[in-house]
Amino acid sequence: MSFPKGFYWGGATAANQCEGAWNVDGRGPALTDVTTGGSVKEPRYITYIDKDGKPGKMRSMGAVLPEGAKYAVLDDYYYPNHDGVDFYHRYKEDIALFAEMGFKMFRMSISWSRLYPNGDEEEPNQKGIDFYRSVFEECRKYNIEPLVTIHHFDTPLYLEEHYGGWTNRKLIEFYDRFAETCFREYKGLVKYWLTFNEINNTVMFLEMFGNTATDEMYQKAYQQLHYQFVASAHAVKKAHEIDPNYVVGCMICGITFYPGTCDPEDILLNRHTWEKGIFYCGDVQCKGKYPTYAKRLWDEHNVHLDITEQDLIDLKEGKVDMYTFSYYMSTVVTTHEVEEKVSGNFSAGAKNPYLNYSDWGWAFDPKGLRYYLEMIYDRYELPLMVVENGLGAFDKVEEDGSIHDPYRIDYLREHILDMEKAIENGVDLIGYTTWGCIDLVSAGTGEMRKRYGFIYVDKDDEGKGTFDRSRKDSFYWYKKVIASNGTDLD
Ligand code: BGP
Repeated sequence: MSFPKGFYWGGATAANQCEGAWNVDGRGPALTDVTTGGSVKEPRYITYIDKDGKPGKMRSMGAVLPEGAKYAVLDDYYYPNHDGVDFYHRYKEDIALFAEMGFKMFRMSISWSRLYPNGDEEEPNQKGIDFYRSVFEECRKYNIEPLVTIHHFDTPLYLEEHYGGWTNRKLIEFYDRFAETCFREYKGLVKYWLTFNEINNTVMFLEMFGNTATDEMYQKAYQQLHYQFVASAHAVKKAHEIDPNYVVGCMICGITFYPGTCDPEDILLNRHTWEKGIFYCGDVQCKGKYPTYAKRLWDEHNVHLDITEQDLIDLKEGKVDMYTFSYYMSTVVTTHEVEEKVSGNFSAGAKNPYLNYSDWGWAFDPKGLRYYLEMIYDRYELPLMVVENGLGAFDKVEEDGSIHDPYRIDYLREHILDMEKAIENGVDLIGYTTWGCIDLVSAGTGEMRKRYGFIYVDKDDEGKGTFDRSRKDSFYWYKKVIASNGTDLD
């Protein structure tokens, strides 16, 4: 049996994608609340009112708010994160369902603006504090270990508008306060923490969307990352001070990159893509210092960073205890002309003829997960967790209410088999939380119909539905997987 005793089987969510109740009990808005619904063809937009009072919208990635404009919720648009899947009101029912599957771990995030509505207040919002306490207590009732992401794509809108978001060093101070509040309030209820979800997206996504990103965009992205690295290091230090048993991890968007050909140019480009996209963040957070190739990366885009001596000390003292990552797909990197490109949300590059692709253009590649696990473990020798993995797919509800999702079972089974091989190869993998264990709003497209869950939620892309929960076939399958500690995968 390869999966170690006590392996953390479970599922993962994020506050902004499942809680809903966006303006309830004192919660302030986050950027995700002014982000519209989209699809694989139509991007999500961020909406605003310009300086002349006219409504406007801009693409949600990489865009900058026009001079004098203010973020706004507009009547003509639908904002799927506003009601999410109503986890805020239904968490007891949901956690009971997770317990029924035998979850050992539940990954979730804390909405920053539920605790600090604007983000820069001195004191937190008590109702927010109480809500998460109650969620953690509910998990504990069933011996489910919470795995808590402190920041998952939802900086308070006020901080974006009044401070310019993460390009401002001030954000470190506000994040420090928010993180410390979490560590103090939930001591004894939570043990595992993640500082920033998919921290590497900021730079990696600029790269993935072709050569359109300007040096100015890179300057901004690398600077944001630096402030987040420092904030993350502060959080690690503070967590250990408050409770030496706390385990704090980084969280990287894990993509396996392959060279398109054996042309040495491709091999080198592929290595550099790993460095820029994946290793850069992991190295700083796990090794506590910038890697040697960082200077080359900055020079490529004429980037000059605000880094103080104290920052460098903090990075060294705030190394993470574990490395966690999401894994959905691999991608191909080449200097050559390619015949067929992948087009999907959050995916790019040449098409890999050896792989199949999902309806959203994501490559199905379980071996890529094994490759990633083995490579990363060798690099850092820290405990690893796969904290997101899964298949976003269309599901059909049958007349009798059942939902047959063999495609999801196949996807997960194959990834579990490759995780097992990595463990046999010596990798210290301690947990696996599948993404969207209950259907939720897609981060990339804002859709509901891109479903990941073992649990179906009756809500559509216009926000209509009863929000009732029901068990898919994969629910019963995963229950068996957990009960057998990964040995019964049929
Ligand atoms: C990751 C995010 C998640 C999640 C997942 C699936 O990037 O950490 O929040 O949503 O991807 O992506 P999508 O929702 O676009 O299918």
